[in-house]
Amino acid sequence: GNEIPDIKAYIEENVKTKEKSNLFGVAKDKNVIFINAESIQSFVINNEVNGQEITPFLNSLTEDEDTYYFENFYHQTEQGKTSDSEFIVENSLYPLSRGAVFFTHAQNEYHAMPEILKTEGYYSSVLHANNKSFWNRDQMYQSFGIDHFYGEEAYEVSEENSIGWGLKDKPFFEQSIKYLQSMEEPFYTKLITLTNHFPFDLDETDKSIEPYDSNSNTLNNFFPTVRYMDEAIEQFFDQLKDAGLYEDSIIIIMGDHYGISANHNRAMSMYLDKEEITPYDHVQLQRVPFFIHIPGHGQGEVKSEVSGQIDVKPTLLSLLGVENKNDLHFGNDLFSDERKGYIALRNGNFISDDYIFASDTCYNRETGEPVEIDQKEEATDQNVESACDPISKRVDKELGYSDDLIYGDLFRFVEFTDQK
Ligand code: GP9
Ligand code: MN
Repeated sequence: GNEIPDIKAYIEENVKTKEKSNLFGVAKDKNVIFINAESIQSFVINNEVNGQEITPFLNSLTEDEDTYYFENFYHQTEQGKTSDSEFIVENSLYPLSRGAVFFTHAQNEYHAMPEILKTEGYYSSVLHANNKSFWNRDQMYQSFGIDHFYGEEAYEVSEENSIGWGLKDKPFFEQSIKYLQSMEEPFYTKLITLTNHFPFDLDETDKSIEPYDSNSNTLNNFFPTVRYMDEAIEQFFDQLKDAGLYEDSIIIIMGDHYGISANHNRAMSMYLDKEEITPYDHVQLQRVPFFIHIPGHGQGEVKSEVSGQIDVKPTLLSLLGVENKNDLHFGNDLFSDERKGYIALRNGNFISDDYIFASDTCYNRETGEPVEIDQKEEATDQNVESACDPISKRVDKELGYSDDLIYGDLFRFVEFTDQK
């Protein structure tokens, strides 16, 4: 545990915000209903395919007065895909650069959100119609302090109501309502969708929009399954209202990771009407939707700040009025004015207010043009740094510290006393 003082000092100095945000405690004691939306990327929001809206419901949320929509929110996952997104959200730590931390470090001690919320009287659960050992969830959820996992066996799954990976999203949400109704309040619950998963299979009867037409069937079929998920989420909102669960809850919707990999860049460039997908474009395609819906709030807006999955834990805890002062984490409360100002991707690339660093190139975030090194500086200093270097150094340091915490199982040595 020798590294802990250094890590603590770094986080105090560089990560933590000193002031509470204006929204601290606005959702105190509300239920949290967190929708982990499979493979959705931000490029579909407020966009069209074949002249048709792709996500009419989510689009309407971007303009909803009770909803904050973060349009520059990045997924930060690696090989652990969905499980990495869960790991980042619950801990505000980075996933590992290889393998899935859900498999390699499930026995660690963590200071995860479900555990923190338990001290505030919350019951926590995850609902997902898949096998509990997939991604080793049964083990890792215990380490996170999750009270119950409603897996495949909690659902009625038949040939008619399944496709691809299993139970379709509409029956999944429908069947989940009774479990939510039976939970002790306040609860923190996560629902993980499945239909919008590669290879994006969908029954004809569930197709409300036509596929795209390109050389990539993956991209082509992505659009109708995204629309199906959009409809499933819309129905779920109505079901929550009918069940009397809506008013006392806040609803979070987050994309877990990309659905369309760089293997489909040719089709993607055609869809986006670009000559090619540059490393800059590739990073911009790692944006996933993030919505915070607070019924009755009335102050929702579209937020443009650079943000990411690492910020979810501090943001949610702040909304719920939980101080969590001693935590070791790498994200910020997105409603605070003093933020780090950059989002690190696991491979060391980053997005800052001014720059995007990708493929060893420093891009201007606004224009997408590579940033030229200042000529004057170059003349006086042969080792002139690129404009991205100062943040690059912090990113590398941070990723290393996060790795130290995981590899050393360092949360064993940290005491969290001032929870309240
Ligand atoms: C599996 C589901 C999908 O349970 O979460 O996992 P993914 O392949 O997206 O990581
Ligand atoms: Mn996933």
